Amino acid sequence: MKTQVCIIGAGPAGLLLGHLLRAEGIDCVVLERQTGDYVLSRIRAGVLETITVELMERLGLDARLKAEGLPHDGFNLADGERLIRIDMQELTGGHVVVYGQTEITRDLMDACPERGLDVIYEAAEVALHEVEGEAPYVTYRKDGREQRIDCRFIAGCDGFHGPGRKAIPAGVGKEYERVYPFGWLGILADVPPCNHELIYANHARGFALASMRSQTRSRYYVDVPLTERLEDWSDERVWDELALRLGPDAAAHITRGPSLEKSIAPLRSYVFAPMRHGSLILCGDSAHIVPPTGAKGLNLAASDVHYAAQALAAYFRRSDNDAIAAYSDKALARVWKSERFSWSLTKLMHRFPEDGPFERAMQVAELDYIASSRAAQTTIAENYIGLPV
Ligand code: RFL
Ligand code: PHB
Repeated sequence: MKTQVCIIGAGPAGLLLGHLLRAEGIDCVVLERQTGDYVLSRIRAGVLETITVELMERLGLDARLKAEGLPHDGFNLADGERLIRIDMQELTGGHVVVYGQTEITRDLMDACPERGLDVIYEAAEVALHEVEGEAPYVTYRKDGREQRIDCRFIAGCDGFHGPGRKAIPAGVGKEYERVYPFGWLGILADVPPCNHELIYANHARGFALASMRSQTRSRYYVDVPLTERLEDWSDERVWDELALRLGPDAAAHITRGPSLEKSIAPLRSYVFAPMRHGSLILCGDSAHIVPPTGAKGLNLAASDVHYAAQALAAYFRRSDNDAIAAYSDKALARVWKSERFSWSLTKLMHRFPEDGPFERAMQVAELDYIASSRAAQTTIAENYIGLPV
């Protein structure tokens, strides 16, 4: 088979890129290792920045997002006694939309047939070849047969563990990494949220986040040491811990219910640079990971894909190589700012095991400052709604 762009991975990055390229009349094929149902079963991000909403609008795939997404004008930082409200609307004129990654993925998947976007699920042993030249190709196994796709570009949208980034020869790129000493234990339940806005809490017992997917579906997290085993966390234990960490006001409004999903996700900050090598372009988690504290992972995938689609359109329309050459620097400039924000909010809102009284005093001082300074709140708000693309 021959196509213009072979996209590896049918997560949000791969599907969004595929739709954006199809909208430009560019031929592409998406290869996904898992089944569509498996991709939809992964419970991940829940907060959309303006860029992600705009891309769905531009594609005309925002009907359900408009109808079911919950616009949030503010969110809260809790530190034991007080709740510091960050009023994004008042401070920046912007807002975020609460709409699950699962729903975005479903909307993108459902639109594939009508938009002529081919997605090949259960593609095994995907391998990239000749990425340094102008005629790369991808091989994979499907229904027991070896297949080959020749293309002009390969887009590695295959997440942190995929083969995309690994196809770049050793020594070409540089990795920047910080691994955190805890993970987030998440619980999803069909119960009304305890608050109409998100609450990020820094409590002596650890971090907690009260989030939601809808008026009737809640998503909560607590941080746990990486040594914790999920089997040791019954639903009751998670609800008890949330009530303690979120504080008495929120606890009074928590409705408990059986978990629909429960998992522990490790926290990591990671950047691979450059995000392009030869004919291979990396987008989303394949090039970078943020800790979930700033709700940036999915949104960064969206901004990468926006830049990549622009560059590929310029190439196929006008044989403009400059846009392709500029992609990595353009994407990384935004990636680093989101990395900084996610890292700083993680440092502010978690109790690190290695921290002593000095580090704790710094957290208290920073939270005091944020509580009293419109400038500090504006900085947080403009980062949370998403920096301009
Ligand atoms: P994805 O979503 O990981 O999609 C990559 C796709 O590539 C496929 N793939 C392959 N396909 C073919 N051949 C191979 N060899 C392949 N290897 C992998 C995978 O099956 C998959 O379908 O990356 P993408 O598209 O870049 O999207 C990024 C977002 O998914 C990610 O940034 C966020 O979900 C991060 N994240 C969270 N972000 C938030 O903002 N808030 C959250 O609460 C949140 N929770 C999470 C998360 C990421 C998690 N991961 C990656 C472990 C929870 C988890 C568990
Ligand atoms: C979520 O709802 O899953 C969520 C919300 C905000 C975050 C991380 C996760 O910062």
